Amino acid sequence: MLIELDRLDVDAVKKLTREDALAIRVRGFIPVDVAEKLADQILGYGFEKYLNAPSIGRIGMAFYEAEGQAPLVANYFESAFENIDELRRRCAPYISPIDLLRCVLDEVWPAGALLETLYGRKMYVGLSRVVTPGVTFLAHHDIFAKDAPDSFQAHSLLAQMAANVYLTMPSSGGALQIWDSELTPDEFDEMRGDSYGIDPALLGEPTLEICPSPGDLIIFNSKRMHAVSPGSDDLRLSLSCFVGYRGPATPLSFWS
Ligand SMILES: O=C(O)CCC(=O)C(=O)O
Ligand SMILES: [Fe+2]
Repeated sequence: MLIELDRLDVDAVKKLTREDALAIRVRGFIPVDVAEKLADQILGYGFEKYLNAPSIGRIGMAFYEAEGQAPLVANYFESAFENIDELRRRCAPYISPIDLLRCVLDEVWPAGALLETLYGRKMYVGLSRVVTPGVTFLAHHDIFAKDAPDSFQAHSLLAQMAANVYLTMPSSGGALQIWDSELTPDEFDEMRGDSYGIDPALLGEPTLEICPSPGDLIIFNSKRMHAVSPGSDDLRLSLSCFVGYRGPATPLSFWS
């Protein structure tokens, strides 16, 4: 279910796309001391809240937040490059771990990896996500076609993965929990009502529970239900994006 590696490789990514694995963990994707410095630098300029999940902090804007509303979709595209640059500025003089991930997946995947295009426009990638102590990041799944139901591009994905690089973690809690059982979009939407997610207790024991260390990269099947357990202390900061798969001979794609 979990593949643990020192270096990302193509076989592991293929297993994830075939659903032969739920998640890949690359320990020390970036050095711990760099992760700590990046966390200080990134958080030093402050953060905001998700428009539709206000208990969770973020820098940048997720496409999911636009919820198909034209003015918000317009904001998303208009701010895409500014938001990509903002993370680079906050990381300087270090490379943004998201830029590093984009390079590594491009090198590893035979057909390469590139920024996703939607409605003819490049998408944003590299959302910084902040979970404060005591907050449960509720169980949910991430499915591009739900956020862009009118787009062939979104429907053409054969698999969707979530990739996170962890920069700071609480001393306990903050575990990523993943359930093997799948809820259909309709089942999940009915259970969640107005909330972005559901109480993880409703799903029973998770199939996989991973407690990331600062510097780790975790890539997992985002169509499976997943949640984050509450942390005891300290902020939990991760840099996050989705990785789309459209078959072995097609480039992977990135967006947030
Ligand atoms: O922070 C995490 O460990 C996972 C967050 C999440 O829901 C995602 O990346 O889709
Ligand atoms: Fe998610």
